Amino acid sequence: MFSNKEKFKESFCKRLEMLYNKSLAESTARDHYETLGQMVREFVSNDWIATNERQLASTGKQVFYLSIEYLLGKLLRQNLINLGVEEVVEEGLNELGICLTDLEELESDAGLGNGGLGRLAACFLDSLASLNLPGHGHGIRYKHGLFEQKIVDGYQVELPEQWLKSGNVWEVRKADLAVKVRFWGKVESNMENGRLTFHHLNAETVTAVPHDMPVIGYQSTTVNTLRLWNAEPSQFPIHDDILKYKRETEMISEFLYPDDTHDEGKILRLKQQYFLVSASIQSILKNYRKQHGRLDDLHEHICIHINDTHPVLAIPELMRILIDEEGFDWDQAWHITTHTISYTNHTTLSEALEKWPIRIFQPLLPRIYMIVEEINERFCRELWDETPGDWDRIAGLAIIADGFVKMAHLAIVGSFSVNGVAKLHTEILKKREMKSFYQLYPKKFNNKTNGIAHRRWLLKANPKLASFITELIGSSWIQSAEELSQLLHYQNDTAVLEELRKIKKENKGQLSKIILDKTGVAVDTHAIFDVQVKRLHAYKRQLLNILHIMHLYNRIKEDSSYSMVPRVFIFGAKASPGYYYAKKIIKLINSAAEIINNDPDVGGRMKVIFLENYRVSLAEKIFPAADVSEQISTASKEASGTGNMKFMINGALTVGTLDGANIEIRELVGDENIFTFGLTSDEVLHYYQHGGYESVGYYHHDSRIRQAVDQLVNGFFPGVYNEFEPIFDSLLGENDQYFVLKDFAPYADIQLKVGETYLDTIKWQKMSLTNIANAGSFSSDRTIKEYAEDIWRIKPL
Ligand code: 26Q
Repeated sequence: MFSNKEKFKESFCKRLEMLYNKSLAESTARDHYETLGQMVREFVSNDWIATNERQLASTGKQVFYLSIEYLLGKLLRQNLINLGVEEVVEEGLNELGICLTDLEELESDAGLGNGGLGRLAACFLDSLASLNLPGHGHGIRYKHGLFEQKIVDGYQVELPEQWLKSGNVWEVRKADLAVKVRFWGKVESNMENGRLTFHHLNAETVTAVPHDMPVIGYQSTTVNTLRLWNAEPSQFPIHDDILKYKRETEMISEFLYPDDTHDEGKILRLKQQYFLVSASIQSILKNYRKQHGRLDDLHEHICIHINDTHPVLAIPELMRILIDEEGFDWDQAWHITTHTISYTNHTTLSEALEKWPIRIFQPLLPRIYMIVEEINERFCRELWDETPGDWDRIAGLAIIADGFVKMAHLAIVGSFSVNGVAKLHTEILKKREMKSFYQLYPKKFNNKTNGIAHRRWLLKANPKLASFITELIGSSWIQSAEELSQLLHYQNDTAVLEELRKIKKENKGQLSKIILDKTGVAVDTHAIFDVQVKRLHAYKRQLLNILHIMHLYNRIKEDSSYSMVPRVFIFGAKASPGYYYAKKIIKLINSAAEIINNDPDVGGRMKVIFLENYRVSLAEKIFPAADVSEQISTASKEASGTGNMKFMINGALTVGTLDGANIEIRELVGDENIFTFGLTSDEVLHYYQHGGYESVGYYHHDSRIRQAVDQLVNGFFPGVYNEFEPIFDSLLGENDQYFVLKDFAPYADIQLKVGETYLDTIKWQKMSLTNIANAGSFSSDRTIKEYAEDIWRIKPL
């Protein structure tokens, strides 16, 4: 049905009639979207079934990726691209008077994630399928993804996200594959045939119903599965208050929790985690038993990967099933489990390491808690045998301590591989944050630098640049991103550099239309588009950016002839609803924008734009239009970053600290093709350990800092009395924990250098080309190959 335009048009119209009983003329864009979606589904169904059968028949190893988040974005065009039918469809629709881009607009972003971690999971799925690897995702089918952000009067307002409002063509509900997950109740143990057995009594049962989504590889016949679990009441609830039970059950897959490290552990969040884990492990084991008829060799054929600690209960859940339901003894079960589970850590921020109070954990998951206790006791006994009497060491490493279950400790003890997400991050884990565990299990620790799905972030997001690259070096880069390095041959080809400039300018033109439409502000595409888009967090230092912007404004006000290269500063960021400080920063950016954008003295020199509701589909329009990529976290705090890679592959130049994967960007492009500044991670960690930083000194000795910081509280912002006092206090009262003032001067200096460099168009374009050409190794294809070879030991099917 997609083999040529004519066939496509015919099938499309036929299907439209069948589904809606409407002629083309009577039908709506939504009808068209649905029709096309159904056609794609039917088209992939053969390959999907065949992939499943191939994998069932194969004795090769498979991986299951467990993640509480998948930030997929829109799927229609990516699926068409991967199937190799984008052109046929786009042109065929055109001839029918239908615009594919309009249909895409109707699709909701699947926003089942907060940011980096969830988007990484989505990029990994694309690479797994495109590399023909047997790898499937398991997640939760949240009814509401991450909240929708509105900016009202400069403040963030959150609305519930409604991605399922008009259905989801990409999912297949599999009611027959539902499994049951049990909460609460109590555990009774009996001696049966000389063996201690455990029974979970009076449990509340929830039914987990899988909704499968196809994951289509790029020009491959592999169609893997993303299985999202929906929580539903069990058929015959033994419950006195049926309505309450129904409500509480459905709540489990109702909302995605916004990333809130300040939030106290909420019981529903733990319920979600166990729900995901229990349903996934049951489903994996059911299939395994069907395929192999035994479970004792599980670890030889499958790997279960946990994306951060959120699914760490996979460890005790696997133990539970092997022991309680399959009759293995502890040591056998432990051997299988610890050879099956692998774990990725995404943060070193100690406040972000998950821990759950026993008083919440134990009653909700009584049997799982018993198993975690047993794991902990055996682990502590081992430690004691190694270093008898060293209580401090044991207390520091224990899985249960001070009334909490420490999820990262459980993950490290119960898995065979622990990886960080960038070189620096992994080193910090080994040398500092998890030093004692590294000493205990040096072989478990390894690095897997993150990557991005370059077929989404370059091929799909930036079709103009993608076509031009293909014109220059052929299309092999689409499957082998390292081929982008061929672009280096054009470093001195001024026609090529000029064409790159033109493409960037056109992309900026498209973004400027969106900016005008959404904010009413007209921006000049000759200006530098300087972009910081990411979640709002103190450590990511959006504050450094906006204080510097305020300083530039102050320069202009003090000297009306101040000459600077015009800049459009663009922000996009969601703050977790309970993160008070982050919300203050959003208000600050918007308040500064209000003043700067409306001051005639500024003229065309600068504009400040806050784009609301930053999400995958908006990101796809922003990265291709960026000249400058702001990656300015306090060194040591950003585990990797992946936005930095998306900017790079679209030809933006990085202004960044030596943090996360920025360091690896610099290694690739060389110091002369990146703008780095600020404290190193060693310096930051040294200050934390030994003191010696006093922010007040920087405030007093740098008049630029003093002026901007004073403006937070001196009435500079009209009508927001006291609004920014908490920011002022964080900088001076609390000694500026993120070194914003310390890094201010080097940041301002490097930004001057950025402006100068931009004036030299050829030089800038050459730097930009060098960045694109070196971005191939940040394809998630490279990352996934490393996971496949070093950790999972899986091979293409
Ligand atoms: C915690 C408690 C309660 C509710 C939610 C959460 C929660 C949810 C999501 C905590 C953290 C997250 C997400 C973390 C995340 O995205 N980390 C980022 O992971 C990227 C991929 O590895 C890295 O590039 C980033 O550096 C890292 O910050």
